[in-house]
Amino acid sequence: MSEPKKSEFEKSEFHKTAAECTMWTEEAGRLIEKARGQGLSLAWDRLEKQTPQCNICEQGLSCAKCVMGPCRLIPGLDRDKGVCGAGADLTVARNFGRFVAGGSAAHSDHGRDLVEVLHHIGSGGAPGYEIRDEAKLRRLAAEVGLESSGEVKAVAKALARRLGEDFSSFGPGLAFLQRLPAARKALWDKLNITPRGIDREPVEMLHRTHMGVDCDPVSLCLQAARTALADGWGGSMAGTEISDVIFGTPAPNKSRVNLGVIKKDQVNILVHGHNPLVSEMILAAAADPKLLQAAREAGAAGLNVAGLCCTGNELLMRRGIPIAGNNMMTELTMVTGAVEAIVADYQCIMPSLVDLAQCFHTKFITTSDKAHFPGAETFHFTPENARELAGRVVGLAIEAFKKRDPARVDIPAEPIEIMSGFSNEAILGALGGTPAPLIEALKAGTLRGAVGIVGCNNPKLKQDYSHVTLARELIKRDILVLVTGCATSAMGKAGLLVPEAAAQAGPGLAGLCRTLGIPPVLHVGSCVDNSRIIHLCAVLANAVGVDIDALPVAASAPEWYSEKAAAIGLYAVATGVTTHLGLPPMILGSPAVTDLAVNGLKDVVGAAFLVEPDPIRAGEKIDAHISAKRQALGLSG
Ligand code: MSK
Repeated sequence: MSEPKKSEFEKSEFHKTAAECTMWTEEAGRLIEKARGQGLSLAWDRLEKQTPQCNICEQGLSCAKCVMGPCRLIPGLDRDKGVCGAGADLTVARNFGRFVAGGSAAHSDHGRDLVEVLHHIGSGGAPGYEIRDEAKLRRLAAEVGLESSGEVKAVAKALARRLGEDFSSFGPGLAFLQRLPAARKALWDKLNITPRGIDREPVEMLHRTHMGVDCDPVSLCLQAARTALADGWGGSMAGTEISDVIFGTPAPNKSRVNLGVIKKDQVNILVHGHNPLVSEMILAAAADPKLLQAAREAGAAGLNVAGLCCTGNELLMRRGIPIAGNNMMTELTMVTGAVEAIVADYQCIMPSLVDLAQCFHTKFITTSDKAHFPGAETFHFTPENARELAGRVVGLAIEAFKKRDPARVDIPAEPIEIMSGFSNEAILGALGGTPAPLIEALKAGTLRGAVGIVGCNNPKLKQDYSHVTLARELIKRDILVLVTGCATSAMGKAGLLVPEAAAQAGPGLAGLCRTLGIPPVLHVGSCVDNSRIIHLCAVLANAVGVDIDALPVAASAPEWYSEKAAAIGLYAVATGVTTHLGLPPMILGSPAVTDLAVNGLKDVVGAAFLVEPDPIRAGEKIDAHISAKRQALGLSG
């Protein structure tokens, strides 16, 4: 294995500490200044205090998995092994495997919650929830081999049971794996990385990385891939598909983004986290005439529900509900002084929100028995009580409005128009129900390829810059961008989520966008909805008659931070989609693991990671990758 090229990972001007350059957007900057003026501490300030961060941890060379340690490895010196004897390669592989297991577990547990609610609906025990897309329910049931024409609740229950089996080790195999091209499935079987159970793989990952179990870094990395695949083709895919069944499959809609969607004269309720089970109920409660009347009696013009993070993406996709911002904007929404409640479910919710809420009239409300935040207002939602609790939560927000201090209100931006709702059904529907027109466009070179830009904001990077710059670099080269998760807000604020953005695209993509009336950057959902992208890749590969790694496609997480993003990146690569990362994972302490990630995996699964902090250079490299794939398919350009 060759040494990774160090220059690829060096810090660039886009990867600096907060002290070195302006790291935020203009509207964020105004609120950061305001917060600092009031003595409040935000993520950027806390990062500053943590800087310089531990170089050994950053390389994945620290281990705290047993109490013979903690150990910090310094290769080349006489501290190149932990107390148990693990060297750098094993320590890095163990740490990375656990990192991926965390992300896979988070997505998959989210998916399980949807499957359980579907079962409750089928059993008649979930008042307030219903089947909004019965056709999709029946289609999915037929797809996984179930009787699909019976009574709707019976079909719902049967589908929930079938997908529930995917979480165990004793089911018939993950239901959605039959979507894969045969060649990809055969490759996974040969490599022994076909996921056997959604819960089983992260559990086995934790087992293997216990001291004294799997000591082969390559074997651990392959298990990490199997763990990630259990997420992408299992837990996340179930989460996406069942969310569509319960809440409706997204269709193109118009909405708005940024802090300007918070309304000065209304009770503002921001829903935060990932799972639509709570936020859909809050939305329904906010339409209750009695609660609206209560809001008016409190002096507000109405009740305004807006989204944050991926819960925001879920509501945006299906209901066109405006989104106030992504993970790095959540603290700042409170600093506007105009937010009555942040209602959170789970994942990507900063613990700092509890303390910040104490400094404003804002109620910070948690709703999941899995996500306790001491100091928050707590309402544990279940399928049985969700409708009733949602009304109480909205009532609490109305009470908070009475305590709002108008002198502290500062909403520093006007909302920006966006278009959302591009589910696979919507994309293929716009093309006449088949992928054929997309394939024709790819063959003709009108569309040279497609890239999924996904993931978070990270305070180590200049806010939104890499997302937006990379998207512009790609669309000008006639490469369609699909966006999910927190990257969405960045794209929206930059004006890339409207059909008019076709003016920034190359001639082929611009023509396609104008014909279909769509933007060159399509919003396809939340972070579990990356499963839509790999599913679409499988649809295209099957239609062309090739494996997924032959397609002129790529993925990118330019500003990622979370374990879930690592799981997404790894399942994309193991599916055959080369994936760019704007920041390296904590693996650089092992040349062997690093080389496997950026080179070796190409020979194993036909795709690898590409680490490049500079989004302009990343655009060039992704473009070269797409050209090479097109050439291999006998296509020009
Ligand atoms: S919320 S995982 S910050 S995309 Fe899905 Fe955003 Fe990343 Fe969390």
